Amino acid sequence: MDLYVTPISPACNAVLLLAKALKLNLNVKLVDLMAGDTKTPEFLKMNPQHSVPTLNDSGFCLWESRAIMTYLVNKYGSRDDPLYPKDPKPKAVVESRLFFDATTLYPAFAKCYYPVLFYGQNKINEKDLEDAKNVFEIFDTFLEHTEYAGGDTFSVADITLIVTVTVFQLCHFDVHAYKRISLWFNKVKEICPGYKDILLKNADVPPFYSTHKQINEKDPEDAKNVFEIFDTFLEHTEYAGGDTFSVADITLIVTVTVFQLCHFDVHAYKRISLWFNKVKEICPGYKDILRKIRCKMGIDLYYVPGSAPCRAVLLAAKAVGVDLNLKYTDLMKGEHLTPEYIKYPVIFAGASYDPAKLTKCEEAMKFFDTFLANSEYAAGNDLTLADLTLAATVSTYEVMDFDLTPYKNVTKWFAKVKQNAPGYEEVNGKNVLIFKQLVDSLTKK
Ligand SMILES: N[C@@H](CCC(=O)N[C@@H](CS)C(=O)NCC(=O)O)C(=O)O
Repeated sequence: MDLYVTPISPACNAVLLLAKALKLNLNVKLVDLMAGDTKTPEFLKMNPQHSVPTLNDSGFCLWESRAIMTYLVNKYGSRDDPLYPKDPKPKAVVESRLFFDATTLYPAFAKCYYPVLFYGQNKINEKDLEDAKNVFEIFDTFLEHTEYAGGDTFSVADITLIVTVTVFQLCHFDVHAYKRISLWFNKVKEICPGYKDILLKNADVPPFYSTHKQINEKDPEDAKNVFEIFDTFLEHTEYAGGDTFSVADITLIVTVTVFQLCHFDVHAYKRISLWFNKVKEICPGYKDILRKIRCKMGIDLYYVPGSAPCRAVLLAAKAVGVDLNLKYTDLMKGEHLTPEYIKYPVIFAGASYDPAKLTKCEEAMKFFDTFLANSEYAAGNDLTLADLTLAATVSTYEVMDFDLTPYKNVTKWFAKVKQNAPGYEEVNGKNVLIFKQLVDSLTKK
């Protein structure tokens, strides 16, 4: 089994650590990114996204470090390997931490340090550093009730997270300022097989992160290149994740729809276009199925009536017929900040108004207006979840006195959604005014 890696890459090191934990003998193949080793026709055939790590298990090629890690445990781990539990709930917690690393913690690292490491900036942006600190605060709370990142035992979540925390530390971020992270870090460093002989050996050699060395890299790939890559995924399979419709199609169609909403020509990619049209046909049944299933168990929604994302969820729940157990959360009393509640960063207070951002709002509304020129609703000629979430946002613009009249298509669309979205007035119309009152009371202070 071949694993293509670049030693300094955090993603590669995470897979190497996992292989060590599983006592797997991988045929490690070093590649030089700067020399274009991942852009050769042979490599692109294995992985059109030309990234490392890439695994080739007897012709089965896989990339994305966390997907490689879970695959390896599933295939080569013991039957009930705690590295990646089989039981749905503990498994979901481990996955939630894997996604936390992939979508929140590592991106916070990239935002903070990539400009200095790769793009010649000589100073870390203070705001990005603050954001990274907030993410560490959140991670710290995860460790309040469990010894390890994904539960009570050492798992793949600890491996991927310790690699990220290590690169933060190499860049002089004070990871020990967070009490529980500090304890966890010291413990996991001791028990994670290969931490010293793989990670510490590879992570910063030659000194790279710790010296903020400048590298002249090409600009990051733009969205079109990413679409080209996605298009090649569909060369040999009908669906995004293989020959059958899967969660991969669901998550990808949501992203592709948002691209389309922003006027990106998703149909310029032959295979994506075919896939998109096909999956759109399959997905409408989803709504009906949800209706039939109707959750027997109560679903709690902690919410604030005035908040746009909360209203979007309320509208969506009405539309698919799901009953929610509403739990009003008083932000002013700090109910969202109590130790038993806090799960998400709620950045609500203290923001100062930036008039320059108004231009961005106008641009966004113009995009939306252009998009609506060719369709009745946001994602075609039927009312969809996209309209519900957009209506929650547009109504927030409206109560903030943003002038919608120049956007003729938006105005027309908005009137239609107000009329046709189930429960619009009850769950959004009334509640957006509460948001308005809240803003008024705060700005009067
Ligand atoms: N999310 C990916 C990240 C992979 C990644 O960005 N790899 C970098 C090295 S750290 C790479 O291969 N860059 C070269 C390229 O994308 O062309 C993973 O976890 O595997």
